[in-house]
Amino acid sequence: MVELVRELWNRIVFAGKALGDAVCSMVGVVLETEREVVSVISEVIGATHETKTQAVPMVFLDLLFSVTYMPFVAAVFVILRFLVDDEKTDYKQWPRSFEQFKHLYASKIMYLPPVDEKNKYVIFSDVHMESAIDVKRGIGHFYKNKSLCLSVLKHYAEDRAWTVVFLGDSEEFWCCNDLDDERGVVDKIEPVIEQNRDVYVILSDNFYKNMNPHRFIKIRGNHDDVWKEDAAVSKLAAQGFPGIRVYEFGVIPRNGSEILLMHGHQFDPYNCDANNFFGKFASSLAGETADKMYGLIVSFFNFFHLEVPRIFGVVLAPFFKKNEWYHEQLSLVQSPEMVDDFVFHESIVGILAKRYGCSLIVGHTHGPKVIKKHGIASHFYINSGTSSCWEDCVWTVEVTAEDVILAAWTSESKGSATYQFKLSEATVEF
Ligand SMILES: [Mn+2]
Repeated sequence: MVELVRELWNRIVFAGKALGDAVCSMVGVVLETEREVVSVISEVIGATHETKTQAVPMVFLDLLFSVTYMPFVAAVFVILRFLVDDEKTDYKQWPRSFEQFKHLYASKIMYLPPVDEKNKYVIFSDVHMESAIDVKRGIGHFYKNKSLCLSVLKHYAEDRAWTVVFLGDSEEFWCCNDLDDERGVVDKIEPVIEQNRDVYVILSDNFYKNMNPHRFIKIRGNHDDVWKEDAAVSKLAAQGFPGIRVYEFGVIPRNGSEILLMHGHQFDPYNCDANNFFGKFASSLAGETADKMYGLIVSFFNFFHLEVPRIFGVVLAPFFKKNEWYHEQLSLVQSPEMVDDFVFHESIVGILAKRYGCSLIVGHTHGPKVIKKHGIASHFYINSGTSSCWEDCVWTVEVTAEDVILAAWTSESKGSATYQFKLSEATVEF
């Protein structure tokens, strides 16, 4: 019976993907043609920029939604929504005190040496390294930032005091041809490593192999939840990381208090381990197709010099073009707020930091921010952002005894980050 349901589910997913792919190609052809037509007409009638920006995009958006597979995806979304049990979100199961938490999850926590001049930590999250096939299918993002990320890693490799922490969603395993078959996901490990060999080589050579203690720490998220499996971890171990362990939490002692590290899906009812069938559906079926369409939509709107509407950004992680993040997203980093939406309960992160008397560094949302705890300036919540979803921008969090700094690296960075948001200068409190 279970086998039958599983088989049926796989078939639905395959059918949905095939349909989505077909629609994408169709929309692509239509948009390309439209682009040509509009540009020819504009030339002929000598239209100004203003006159050609009217109406056309909205008509296309309407068309896009009415004729595509959205109704089908929406129906499955609704059905799956009813199966999501909010009460199973990780944070709802956690004990009242940090001590009890540490006791309960002892085997999942990596305790790191205290911060001092010989031990500094740099956190990267949501790198979403993809396979060559993903790039070909148009759903990869990290490859566009990879050379920048390599130069950032090289920068930290120059000082042996840095330990690199990859805080989850380091690889993209949810966009996979067979999301219900763990063997299929494990089979994606080598292609992902192959496509990003240069990244793993730096991590292994400069931060892991021959380092005692190791200076590369891996914490898993939701898109890389395959690292829960020993078979998966041994595949990673064989690629330059002998004896590696992948953790769910990290603890860094700093100046007399502690920083708790975790990816953040633990605060997300739709992507937490217990309900991740929903997240897997959203990423693998709706997300994949939306990703491809998103590229088309962005180019379409860019062509008309219009602001890109955030349709998919509500539920799916968008790839921000540089001019887009520079004008919109960066101001959200400059004036951060705790934001609760249906996929991430950020205010709970603050409540937990207060209840547990610690600081938290979390990723998952791709929205970097620094917010300090009211009353205790050395305690904080920092979101570590992403290395893959902002064009020409790699976010890191530097934890040293002097300060904690959220840093944005871009191709303009020469030896130091282009933007720095320091805990010592933070004004917003939770
Ligand atoms: Mn995540």
